[in-house]
Amino acid sequence: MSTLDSPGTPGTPDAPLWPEEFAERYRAAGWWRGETFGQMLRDRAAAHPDRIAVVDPARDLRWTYGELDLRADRLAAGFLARGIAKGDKVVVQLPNIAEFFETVFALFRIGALPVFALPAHRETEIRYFCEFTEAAAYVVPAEHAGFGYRDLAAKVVADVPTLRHVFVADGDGGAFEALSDVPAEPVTIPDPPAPSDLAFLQLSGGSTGVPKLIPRTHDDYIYSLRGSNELCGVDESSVYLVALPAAHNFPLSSPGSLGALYAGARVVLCPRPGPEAAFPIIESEGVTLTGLVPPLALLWTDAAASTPYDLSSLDVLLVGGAKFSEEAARRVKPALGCTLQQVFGMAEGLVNYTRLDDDAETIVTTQGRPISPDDEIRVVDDEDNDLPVGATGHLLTRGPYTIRGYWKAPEHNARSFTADGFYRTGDVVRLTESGHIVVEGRAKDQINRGGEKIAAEEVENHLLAHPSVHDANVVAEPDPYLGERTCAYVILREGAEPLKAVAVKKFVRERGLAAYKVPDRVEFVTAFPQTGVGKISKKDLRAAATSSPSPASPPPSPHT
Ligand code: OOB
Repeated sequence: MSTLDSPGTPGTPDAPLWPEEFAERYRAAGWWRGETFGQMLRDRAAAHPDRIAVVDPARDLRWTYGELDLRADRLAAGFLARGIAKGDKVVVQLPNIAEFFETVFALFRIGALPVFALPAHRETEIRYFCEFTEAAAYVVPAEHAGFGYRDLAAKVVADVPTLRHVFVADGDGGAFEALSDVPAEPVTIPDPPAPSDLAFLQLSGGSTGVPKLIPRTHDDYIYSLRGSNELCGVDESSVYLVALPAAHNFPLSSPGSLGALYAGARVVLCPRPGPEAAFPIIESEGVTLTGLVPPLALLWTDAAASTPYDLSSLDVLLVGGAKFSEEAARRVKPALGCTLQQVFGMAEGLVNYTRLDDDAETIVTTQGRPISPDDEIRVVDDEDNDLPVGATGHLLTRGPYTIRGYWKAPEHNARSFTADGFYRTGDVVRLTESGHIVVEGRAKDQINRGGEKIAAEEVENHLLAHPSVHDANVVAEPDPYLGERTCAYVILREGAEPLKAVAVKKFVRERGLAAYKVPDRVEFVTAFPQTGVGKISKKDLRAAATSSPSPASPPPSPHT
């Protein structure tokens, strides 16, 4: 039995937290300062009520800190009046709109936990999040990227008895309640959360059949914001552009929108991450920093050469979520005129940044160093033996903002964490003499499709649900634009009618899965390669996918 599921484990039965000796150490070191998100916004609003906090240019909204604070108070009162209380889970599936912040700060204040879904998620994922967390409410946009979320909500509500409320954040509620009808006169919050309480549940990219949920506390997450702000040069004069989906850990906290709000800076929301939407906003709002996944960073560097927009306000471009190639990294500064900052992070915690004053070679060839002096990094072999500096191995980590276990997943936790609490990241890395990390690969069964993570097992399970499919394996194949994309190898049942690849893709899509999880390529085979001990060799499948790339197809889009 691991120490994580032993009776003495700190935290709630659902969420293992840090043992007291670690918590004490992190407090004594000044990493955990006893702050909460609710109070943080209150303090900033008190200090500078008239400063702009959130700009939603697509909808012509500009909220000051004072306004955001009041909106969060009023919405919190309305949520409480509807019976949403401390500890309740609320699935928040909002695109980059101002109401995202009003909603999450209202929930933070009452101690209800946002469960961060992405706009790309569909029925299967949302139903799972709602069921697994026994969510009390679900917050959706009316429409985003041509998709109507009220219909999605209607399907989910019908299946999940705990779901008492659906709120439509940016329009007419239809069969549900419009979020704009919820706010009420502010009330005293009966039992506000403590800094050591959970603040929200974040999604893991994962490598298992269903995504794991990541419990983050106010104390630990706020420390990662403060640390990030320091390393990314964020202060009250900064303007952070949320180009990636707002709920993802990277644009939320590295240093992200919440880092910017912590600093009293300005958050600007970009409705879509491409240069056509982002460049005019950079010019008009004087954006100073933003974060992108590598395929978007490539698009931006290409587009910058001929843009009529003035991008000179941009000081720092953070790139992470997937490996940024050295060649692409070299192009950032000449093309965009800003400093590149590589970021290698994970929703489970650990975030590494190249430093703004690192030499140019370090910036383009490494994925940075941890935020905290108390981030413990181990690089180990397959038997967990520590390797010498420079050797390539598995990255394990433990520290003041890295979780000690997933939410309600004791069996998985016993595998994903060592007995003494190190998280097994599944990343294969090496350390340089200067302590910088170079990401060399991955040991987890996941596809990193331009920063979007796809658990092979999850997609395989959906393929196996097809009546004609006998067996399926999903692997990554190289893609010049996304870095990786998915290739599904499928064995049909004996005697089954032949299937076309498009029919398989359609089947997966119709099972209500986010579009980025639908295999980019489907290959029919009669057998899978095996390892010496008779297990299916994903390594050989990956090699097969790499050596027989599919015919040229239009570039798939990241983060739509
Ligand atoms: C970020 O978070 P997640 O949770 O979506 O994904 C984490 C995984 C890492 O374990 C690693 O496999 C990969 O994404 N990754 C990178 C990378 N940054 C993330 N692989 C290579 N190079 C990089 N620079 O993706 C995330 C969270 C916070 C900040 C930035 C990214």
